[in-house]
This record gives sequence, structure tokens and C-alpha cells, in this order.
Amino acid sequence: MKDTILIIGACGQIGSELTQKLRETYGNEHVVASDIREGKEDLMSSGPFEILDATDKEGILKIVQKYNVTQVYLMAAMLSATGEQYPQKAWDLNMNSLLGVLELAKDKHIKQVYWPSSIASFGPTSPKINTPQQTIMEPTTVYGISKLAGEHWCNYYHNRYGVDVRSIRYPGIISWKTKPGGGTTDYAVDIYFKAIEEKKYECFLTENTRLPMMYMQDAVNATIKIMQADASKIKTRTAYNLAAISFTPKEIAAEIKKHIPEFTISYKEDFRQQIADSWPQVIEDANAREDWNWKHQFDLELMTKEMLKNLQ
Ligand code: AKB
Repeated sequence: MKDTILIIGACGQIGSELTQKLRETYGNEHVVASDIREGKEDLMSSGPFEILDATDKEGILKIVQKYNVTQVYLMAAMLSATGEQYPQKAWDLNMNSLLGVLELAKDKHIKQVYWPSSIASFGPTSPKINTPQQTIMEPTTVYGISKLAGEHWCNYYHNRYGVDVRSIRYPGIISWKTKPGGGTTDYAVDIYFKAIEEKKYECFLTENTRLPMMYMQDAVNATIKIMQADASKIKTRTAYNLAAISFTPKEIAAEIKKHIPEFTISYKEDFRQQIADSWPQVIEDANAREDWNWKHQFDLELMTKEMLKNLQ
């Protein structure tokens, strides 16, 4: 029997592009998109769409039964910057949604779960350069705490109940179709929009703040690849480090300037600087490359060309 997939949080930055790619791969009717509110027309009309609160376990079960869902991609989350404004809400959304889906998998309503973790699960005491898969992890944001706790819940449900749950620690994701909301790495998306619209950008991080990043196409490919891998290849059941590019605001601005010479950048740091300073600068991801053959395609140069071409 062909898999039927449910995406929770399908209207978000990653969810929307993941839905599109999964529909291309598995067929529109086999990919059910859901979100707490309506999204873009093409996402809602190209296949089944349901309004769903990610923390409503019974609501999820109803949809799982209605469509005979076998796999769930749980993409709904409150990100790092918004999480610091609403710590309780961030914990509630990020944790209760995951625990509900893991319970449904434990009770055999679904066969496979994807849940994203993040570089935010590391903290200021983790090594900043070539941050290994296993190292000190003492996150200081509520988002990071929820991601680290979530990773261990995934590992627990796998070890104790045999749940097939898979996860990646995403870096900042850069895309042009749907803007991210409430993250610390969002500047690396906004900068392209502003470069086209206004030829200038005021950055909320300082010029030399280096963070791990990735182009959306690579992130979506990695997500589908880890889910399609044979279960025997998935040796890490917390979450895999995943790396592509690391750059600073100054470096991305210099790359944009090659295409838009009049572009200028200025810097005015805010509370997000402290969050960025607590995260790794460059991630080491040998395990993902070895275990399930992960490879990235986009570097800063290629990504910048794609972003500007599509936004123009
Ligand atoms: C954020 O900035 O909060 C996210 C992330 C790195 O998980 N993009």
C-alpha cells in the first residue's frame, strides 16, 4: 500500500515547500496538508487540506483515520525569537504537539514520524566551530530547550516503544516562496527581499555573526531523504546534525553586492544577537553524510543567484 502523508504546519516556511515536493513525489491525493489557518491558494487546492491545531491529539487522530495516514511530518513550531516573547506558549506548542504525535505512533495509528530539531538545541557551552553530533548541549532559549527535550523524547519513544521517528537539526533555512517567522536566522531571508525592494538592509545581527545556514531545496531534499532511508541506516534517533553553508551578514551582503552593486547594509543589533551568539557557527555533519548519504548542493554563491533570480 502506498504511504499517505500528513503535514502539520504545512503553511509555514518549510512546510509549504515540503508539501509541494511531497505532492510531486507521492501524488497530490497522498499528501494531506494541514495548518491552524488557511494558507496560499495553490497549497490548499493542489491536494487535501485540513484546518488542524498541532496540539489537538484527537483532531490529528481524526484526520489520520479519515485519510488512512501512515506518515506524519510535524512542522508546526514557535521559533527562537518569538519563543522568547512567549516562553510558555512556545513550550506548549513545541512539546505537546510532539508528544501527541509520538503517542499516536506508539499506539500504531501511524507508522513513521518526522520532527525537526534545530541548531538551537546547542548552547553557549557547545563548541562553536565544527560542532560535533554529540557534545555539550546547554541551550539558553526556550525554543532550544524544547528542541533538546524533543530530541530525547524521540529517542525515548524509539528505544522504548519502537516508534520510527526521524529528525534533523536544521540550520537557518533560506527561501523565497514563503517567509520564515520569528527566527533568529530570518535576517538571511529578509536581506534578499530588501535588496530587491530597497537596495538597502538594516541587520539585527552584527556584521561578523557567523551562523550555519542552508538553501530550502537542500533542506527539503534532506527531509525526504532521511524519511525514505532504510530504517537500519538511521543510527541516530535524537536528531542528526546537518550542514551546508556558514556565513556572516557581511559575507552575504558582499555576495548580494556582486549582483546589485548599489546595495548597502547597516547594523543595529537587538535581542536576537544574544541568541545568535549562543549558537554554533559551523556544524559538523559526518554522521548524516555517512548513515543516509546526505549531500548539499547550494553554496552561498549559487543560493544568492537563485534567490535574486526568483525574487526579481
Ligand atoms: C530560528 O532562527 O529560530 C530557526 C532555527 C535556527 O531553528 N531558523
